[in-house]
Amino acid sequence: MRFSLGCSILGLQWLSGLVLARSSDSCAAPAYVPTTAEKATPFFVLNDTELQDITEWLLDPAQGLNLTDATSPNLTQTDNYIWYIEPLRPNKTDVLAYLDGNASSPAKYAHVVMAEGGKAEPDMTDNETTIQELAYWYNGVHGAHVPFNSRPADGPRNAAILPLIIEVMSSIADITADLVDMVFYGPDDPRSTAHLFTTNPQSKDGSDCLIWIPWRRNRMAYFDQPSDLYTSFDFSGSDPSLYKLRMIVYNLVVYNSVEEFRAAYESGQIIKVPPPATDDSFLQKDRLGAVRDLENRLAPTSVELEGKRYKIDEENGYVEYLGWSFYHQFTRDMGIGIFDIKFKGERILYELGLQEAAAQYSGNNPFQAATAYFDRYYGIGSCNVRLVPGYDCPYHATYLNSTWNDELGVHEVIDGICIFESDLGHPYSRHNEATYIHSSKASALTIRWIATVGNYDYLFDYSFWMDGTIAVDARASGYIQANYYRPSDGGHWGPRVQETITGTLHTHVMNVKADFDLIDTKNTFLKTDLIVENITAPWFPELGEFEMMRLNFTELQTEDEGLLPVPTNGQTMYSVINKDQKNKWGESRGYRILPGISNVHLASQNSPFMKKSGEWAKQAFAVSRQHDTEPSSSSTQQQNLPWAPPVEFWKFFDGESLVQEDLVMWINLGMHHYTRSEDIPNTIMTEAHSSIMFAPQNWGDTELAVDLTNAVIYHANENGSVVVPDVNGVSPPSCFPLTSQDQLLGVFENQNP
Ligand SMILES: *[C@@H]1O[C@H](CO)[C@@H](O)[C@H](O)[C@H]1NC(C)=O
Ligand SMILES: *[C@@H]1O[C@H](CO)[C@@H](O)[C@H](O)[C@H]1NC(C)=O
Ligand SMILES: *[C@@H]1O[C@H](CO)[C@@H](O)[C@H](O)[C@H]1NC(C)=O
Ligand SMILES: *[C@@H]1O[C@H](CO)[C@@H](O)[C@H](O)[C@H]1NC(C)=O
Ligand SMILES: *[C@@H]1O[C@H](CO)[C@@H](O)[C@H](O)[C@H]1NC(C)=O
Ligand SMILES: *[C@@H]1O[C@H](CO)[C@@H](O)[C@H](O)[C@H]1NC(C)=O
Ligand SMILES: *[C@@H]1O[C@H](CO)[C@@H](O)[C@H](O)[C@H]1NC(C)=O
Ligand SMILES: *[C@@H]1O[C@H](CO)[C@@H](O)[C@H](O)[C@H]1NC(C)=O
Ligand SMILES: *[C@@H]1O[C@H](CO)[C@@H](O)[C@H](O)[C@H]1NC(C)=O
Ligand SMILES: CC(=O)N[C@H]1CO[C@H](CO)[C@@H](O)[C@@H]1O
Ligand SMILES: [Cu+2]
Repeated sequence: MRFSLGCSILGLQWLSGLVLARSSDSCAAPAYVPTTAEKATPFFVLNDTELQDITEWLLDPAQGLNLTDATSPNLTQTDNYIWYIEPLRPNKTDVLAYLDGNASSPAKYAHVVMAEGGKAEPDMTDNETTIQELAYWYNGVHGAHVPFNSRPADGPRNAAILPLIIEVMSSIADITADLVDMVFYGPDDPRSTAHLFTTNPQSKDGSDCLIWIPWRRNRMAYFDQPSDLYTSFDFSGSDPSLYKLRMIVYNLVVYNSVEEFRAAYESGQIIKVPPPATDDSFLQKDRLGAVRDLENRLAPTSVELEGKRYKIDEENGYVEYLGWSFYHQFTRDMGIGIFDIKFKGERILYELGLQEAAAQYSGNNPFQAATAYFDRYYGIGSCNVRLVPGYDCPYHATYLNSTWNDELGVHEVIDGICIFESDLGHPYSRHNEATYIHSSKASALTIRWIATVGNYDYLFDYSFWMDGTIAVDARASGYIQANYYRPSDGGHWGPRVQETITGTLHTHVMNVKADFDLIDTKNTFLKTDLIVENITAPWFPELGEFEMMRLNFTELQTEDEGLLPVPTNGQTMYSVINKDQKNKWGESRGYRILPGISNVHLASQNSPFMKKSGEWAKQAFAVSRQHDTEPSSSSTQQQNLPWAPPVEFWKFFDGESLVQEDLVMWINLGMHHYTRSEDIPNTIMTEAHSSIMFAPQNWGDTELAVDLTNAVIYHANENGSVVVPDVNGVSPPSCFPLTSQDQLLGVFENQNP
């Protein structure tokens, strides 16, 4: 692969009129440098053979599971069947014994989730391959069991609930055609113009299953084509003969039956509001308007003139970059997880990765008000999409396939992950002294993936900076879930953004697990408060008492203190330190946690839709003791059990000591989405952005990038002649033309002219 810079030479010439090094050469293709992880990854994906073996073994009547083959066309919700099989992530204890000691790779287990509709009290169960109940992951009241009413709306479940929806909607098709300009006779009926969508959560504690359906046009981006019609059904239990319609709501008036709705309609009592606009061209992204001056030129891009500075072991999902190394694993639920993150050979984090992404909506109608999505349930990882080169990721990024286990197979998205190094666009450090100038380059390696979960697109970046900093960034785009526009709402749930829709106020919260292991597993969480006190000082007798600030240190003693806010005015620095590991100056080596952009949590602490299921989303940060029995802040089946979730996050905080223990931080990224007309057609990633950063805090004896050669120094010479910069032997290759303004010579002489 070769690339030519011919076009940029022309561009520079036109802009500056000066091209010093005009070269027709193209830069030689960077050599790819492979690597091999010292230890094979313990974070595996099950292959087809293994999945088949496990399935056959479970289906064997000898196991006594009475399973029906999940691929059977006759599968119903009252059968027992396998819902999905995925690798069971090995316990940290076993992985560390393998990575750090002489233990062999942890034994491989599969996590099997079964639908048990064929039992007297049907539920869903998580069991291990030796058929052990996976109870140690779940601290909720139902343990590893999910009540029938909270089960996912999979094929057999949909087949059971659909007939009643079709029956009701067909019986009022003449009315819906008139009121909302759409009809529904079933998802596959060619006459249907409405889209079927059942909202979540569908249950509170598993005792019933009550769902809401918003009726929207079945066209492009139906999320943004809502009507003002909603229906609700009671689908409790496994006997479809007991299912019933609960309500029809139109123009915010409740009708308790089809008969009541029809009677109101036929007697002219229903006040009609406009159906959704039929022109949905506003949902397209095709270019509009005059081209801005010079914007017909290609946007700037980064180049790697001397080749990649990172190495990848694809088979082991292992990466090395300027002193960093880590493994990564992709899962259906959470996408990329990063493990065993080391900098210059020392472990910083055992695990870093997304746990859950929720979105809580609001509104003056039953659909928006009842919506609280837990995207892990849909599978954030399974919504991974192929990245668009040069747009989703910079040119020359390295693409990896994402591979994970889902329902009954091995799924692979080609080029679902990208890795690239970028110039951070500012010096790492710089200074001008009278006799000395220095400046150094800053760069970072980013591993990125994108998930399109229904209407929304989430972009996740994990970045490793050359100075020991780690950054996590989440961005959002895609379609907002719009609300039907009602002038009387007064904009209280969002502004009008098109003819018949408003944006809907909602909050995104994404939980990130950061299992710090600073050198080893004995770590302490330190709060450094910047406090202000009235003091007196003998050298200021004229002042009497006056205000002065200082630092005050508090170690979190126990988990009871583990739920933490974003510090007001930045007057607290959070850090994780290892008190047994001092730097040269006697300070405990640590990493600080820098709150970034928008570390929001849920505004409502008591919403019924996220009561206990969303405990992880109710504070900015949390610190708990690591336990193999507390691997995650949420779970796949959290969605439909807001009052009795499989994982009750706050139960992790049970008074255990946090001093020189194995600590885990649970960090929230998110956005209160104050919608705006600029969300149409799609939400903008420049602003829909949240971040967190971990930076060395007395980790070294000095800054950690003193060893980098991508830095320039000018030492004054005695005779005042031209000072030749020292670039440590690193400069752009001759194939890369520089302009006169890129010249390093003369910079020293021209300071303070
Ligand atoms: C699947 O993995 C097993 C090891 O667990 C290996 O023996 C087998 O060859 C693999 N099968 C395929 C199709 O890769
Ligand atoms: C499915 O049901 C049909 C009709 O009841 C039956 O003929 C067919 O054999 C069944 N198929 C399987 C795989 O059980
Ligand atoms: C086995 O499952 C079927 C449903 O698939 C159910 O009808 C039957 O009662 C179950 N048998 C036993 C012994 O539980
Ligand atoms: C993980 O650790 C828990 C708690 O010690 C234990 O019950 C479980 O069996 C372990 N799992 C595996 C796969 O070893
Ligand atoms: C691993 O094995 C080597 C050689 O047998 C031994 O010297 C070392 O102490 C062992 N390390 C651990 C952590 O057990
Ligand atoms: C990704 O998958 C494609 C298609 O199977 C394959 O050609 C390519 O080599 C894979 N890429 C990597 C990095 O494994
Ligand atoms: C310092 O004293 C002044 C005067 O009493 C008071 O107004 C102020 O709040 C005090 N500041 C602090 C930090 O206590
Ligand atoms: C300073 O820190 C100590 C020890 O944690 C604590 O007891 C004290 O209340 C703190 N003082 C202030 C003013 O925050
Ligand atoms: C002093 O200037 C001369 C030329 O003007 C140069 O050759 C020489 O290297 C300079 N001395 C130093 C220490 O840079
Ligand atoms: C469906 C199923 O096999 N459930 C089993 C899961 O494991 C527990 C404990 O071994 C058994 O009691 C269940 O029967
Ligand atoms: Cu949003």
